[in-house]
Amino acid sequence: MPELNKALLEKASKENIELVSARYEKQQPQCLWGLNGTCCKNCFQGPCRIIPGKAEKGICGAGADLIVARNFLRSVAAGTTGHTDHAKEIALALLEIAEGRTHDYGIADAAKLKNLAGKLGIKTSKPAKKIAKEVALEALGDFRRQQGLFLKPEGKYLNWLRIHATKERIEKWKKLNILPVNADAETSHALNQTTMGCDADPADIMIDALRVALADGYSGLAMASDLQDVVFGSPRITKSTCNLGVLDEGKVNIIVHGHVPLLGIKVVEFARKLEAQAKKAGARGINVVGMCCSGHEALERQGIPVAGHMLQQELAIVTGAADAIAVDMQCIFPALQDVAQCYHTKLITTMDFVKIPGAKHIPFTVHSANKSAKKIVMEAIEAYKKRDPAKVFIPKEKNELYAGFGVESLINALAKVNAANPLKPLVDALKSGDIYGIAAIAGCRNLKVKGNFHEELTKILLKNNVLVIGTGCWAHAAAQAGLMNEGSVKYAGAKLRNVLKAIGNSNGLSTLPACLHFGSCVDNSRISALLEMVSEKTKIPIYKLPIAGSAPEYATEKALAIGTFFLALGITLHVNPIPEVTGSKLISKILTQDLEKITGARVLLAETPEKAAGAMLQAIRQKRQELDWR
Ligand code: BF8
Ligand code: SF4
Repeated sequence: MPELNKALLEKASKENIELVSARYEKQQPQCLWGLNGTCCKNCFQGPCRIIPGKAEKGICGAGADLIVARNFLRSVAAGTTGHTDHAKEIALALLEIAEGRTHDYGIADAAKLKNLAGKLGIKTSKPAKKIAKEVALEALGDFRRQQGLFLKPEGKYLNWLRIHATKERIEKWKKLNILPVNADAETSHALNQTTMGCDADPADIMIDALRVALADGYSGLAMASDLQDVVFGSPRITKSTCNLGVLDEGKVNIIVHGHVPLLGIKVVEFARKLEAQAKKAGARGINVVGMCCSGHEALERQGIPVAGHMLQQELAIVTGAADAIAVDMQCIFPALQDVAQCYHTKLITTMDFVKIPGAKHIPFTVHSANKSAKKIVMEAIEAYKKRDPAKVFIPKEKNELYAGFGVESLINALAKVNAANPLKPLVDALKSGDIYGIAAIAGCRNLKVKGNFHEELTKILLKNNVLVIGTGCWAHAAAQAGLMNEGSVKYAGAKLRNVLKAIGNSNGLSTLPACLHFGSCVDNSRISALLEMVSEKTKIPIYKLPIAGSAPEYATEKALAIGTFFLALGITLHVNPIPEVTGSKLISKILTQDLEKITGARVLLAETPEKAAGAMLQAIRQKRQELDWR
């Protein structure tokens, strides 16, 4: 079980507050059919469970392989909707901005807008808003382009895949017949495909999971990151602080939690504007901090401190110093209100489809953003007046971190080393072995895993001169463990340390941090973009490069979708906990072996950080040998 803030856990226990770990214990032992993936609830003759030797088939005749494959595809599709819905919100917002129907948001990065427009084939010699309209329509095209089961439009596929993927991958995916046409259609089609009496071919279903995952990767992750950069600005390398110690006893504390920065960035803006109101209420000011991916979005663009990962959300309230938590969507525990009602904390929901009984609902749209953000901040100030000082305990855990890495910011930093050819220092270091390989670590925190998997795995890889880049709750964990500040280079092997120092020195820093914070979970697109760039530059397909991924504590369906996207890209991926596929030998074999012949990547299973690092290093070593990079 990952370690959490100990003193706060004790406080919660003294105050008789039930937290996630207690609920986890009460769920033990967890259902074996659920864990091995052989429970089917896809029709109401069921639920059916596969019992080897007794009931090898469900009532309709579906066997273990089919049930496992269908469940897998359904989870990937559900996870994908999280990201495609997110991307669509930003595309729609951009259209409202472009057409002047909202003035609450603008265009913060016109250069990125032009760059995207150029890739999409849009003329850029016109005013930014006109370009923005066309870019938004091209983005929305990825949700509108129609295809039928009997009508496949020749050669049409997602715009966002077309502008990002490497030629090698597009050819590969075309041959596999998995180029997605419409991001929404892919996910709804997956539900039809897996309902009772449709696709009965488990291998076919697994290949189709790759198609859905490509919709996730491009018209979910990449589109969300791209358009958010346009509206809110691209990330810059920035220094900030992390962990629950970022809450400030003397200030009104507002936590922004969820995923879509439309909310968080506005709350930051209005907190600045309403400082005087907070002072009138007796506070020293307003302190906005982020939770989960909303935190990363505000951190990478504005240097806002990040309070914590998914498993720390309730603990933030236990501090007694959280005056308001404003949430949008995803990874928001329904338990937040149960904990909030024990304190003065105001839980504020903002989206029509994310409501929590007992919480205050302040609808937040792109048209009402300013008004709603102001209301949220005023609610927090009102709540602050009711704060009980006797209940306040802010833990001392707080660490410095550098964040804001991504293709643009990294290229800028590398350009200080080699202005004419910025990627060259990185590629040279990879070839020479100064950087032995690149590890991309992503995903959640999960109580099911033993110990601090994220931190331990990262440290072993660093020691072996592997450059670690990552996102999401891994980034919270790594930063809290001191793996993202300047002192963190001590964890890097000597060769990697020299590279990090050289790049850091050229940028006025003593060093780059040991591992690079690549942002929120949609920002996994920044990782794929970097790898795509290295692949294009070296003319070596991603699956042949010394790269390995890991989702060592994944918990959500979204993480499964991202993992499957990495596999489609050709990134061999360690996952933990063991996926819910063990009830089918066929599906387990497809993921851990056969997939390598299909996309060039496979799943690595390992339940300890040592074993995971060993498997990832072995995968990297093999690629180096095949490339003759010793
Ligand atoms: O999208 S890593 S627990 S916060 S799902 Fe959620 Fe997992 Fe954290 Fe952000 Ni990502
Ligand atoms: Fe059972 Fe088949 Fe219905 Fe699933 S789809 S619940 S296996 S009858």
